[in-house]
Amino acid sequence: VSPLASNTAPQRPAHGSAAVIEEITAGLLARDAHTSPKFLYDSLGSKLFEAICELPEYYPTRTEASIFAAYGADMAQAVGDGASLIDLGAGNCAKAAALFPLLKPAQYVPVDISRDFLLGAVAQLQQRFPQIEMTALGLDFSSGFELPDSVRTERRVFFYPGSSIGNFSPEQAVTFLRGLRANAGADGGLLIGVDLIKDHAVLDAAYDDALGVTGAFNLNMLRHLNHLIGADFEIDQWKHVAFFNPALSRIEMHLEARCPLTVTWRGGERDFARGERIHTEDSYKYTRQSFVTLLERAGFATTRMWTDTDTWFAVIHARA
Ligand code: AVJ
Repeated sequence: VSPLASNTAPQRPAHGSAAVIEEITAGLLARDAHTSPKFLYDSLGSKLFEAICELPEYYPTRTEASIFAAYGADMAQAVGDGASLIDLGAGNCAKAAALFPLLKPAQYVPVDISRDFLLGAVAQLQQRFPQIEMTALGLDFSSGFELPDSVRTERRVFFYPGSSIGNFSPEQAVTFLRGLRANAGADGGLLIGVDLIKDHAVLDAAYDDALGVTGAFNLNMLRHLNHLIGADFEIDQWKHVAFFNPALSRIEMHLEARCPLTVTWRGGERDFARGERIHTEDSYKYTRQSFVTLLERAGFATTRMWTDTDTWFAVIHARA
C-alpha cells in the first residue's frame, strides 16, 4: 500500500478552480492590487524557495536550523514522543525529517498547497522512515481546514517552522492559531518558528538578495497566475520590490510595473500605470514578547522558547 493511499484529494486541475479565479480577480481589481502569497508556490516556486533558503542573505532557515540542532533534544522533551506531527507548509519536509530521530512521531502529516512537490518529497521520506505512518495533504490551509479522520486525535502537535506565520497579519494569525488550538485537542501542542525584529538592513537584504533569487521567486508568481487564471502577464514588464516597513513591523514584497501596461485574464482586465504595484507578500516580524502575547490571545500557553545567540529567530513550544 502506498503511503499516500489515504490521500484521496483529487489531482490538481489544469487551471485554478472558480473560487481561485474569483479570489485572484478580486485582488487584482482592488484599488491597491494584491495577491495572496500562497500563489508564490507552484512547483517552480517551491524550488525557488528552496534556493532562497541557501542564500547567504536569507538567515531564517539556517538560524532556525541551528536552534533545532542545539536544542532538538529539549524540544523533543517538551513535545513528547508518539505524537501526530502535523507539518504546516511542509514543502520538501526537510525540517521535520531532521527532527524525526529526536521527536519520534507516531504519525507524520505534512500539509502543503504545492501538492505535486509535496507528494514527491513524502514518497522519498517514507522510504527513509518506514516506521512512521505518513499522510500527505495537498491543500491550502491558510483559510482554516479540517483534518481527515486518518489523522489521530491523540497528541496532535502542529509544526509550523520557518516563520510562515509571518504571512498572516497579527489579527489573522490569532484567528488561525485559535483554529489550530481547537484542532489540537486538550493534549495537543504547537512547535513554531518566529522571525524576530532586527537591524533593518539585515531584513531588507534577506528579501532582496544580490543574486536575484527572491526576485525570481516573486516574479514567478506572474507565471503561476498566467496558468491559474489564463492571464497574459509579461514577466519583463515587472520588477521585484521588497523592503521592511517598520511602522507595521513587516517585510513587504511587491511587483512593480516598469511601464504602463494592460493585463487581461479570464474574467477581468486591468491597466497598470508605470510604478504601480501588486502587493504579493507580507512577512511580519515579532519580538519575543509580542509573539508570546499573540499566542496567549489565541489560547496557547508558551512552555519553552529557544533562540540563537544573536536572537534573530525564536522557536517556541506552546500547549493548547
Ligand atoms: C516561507 C513565508 C516564511 O516570509 O520569509 C522568503 C517566504 N518570501 N523570501 C518568508 C519568503 C521571500 C518566507 N516564508
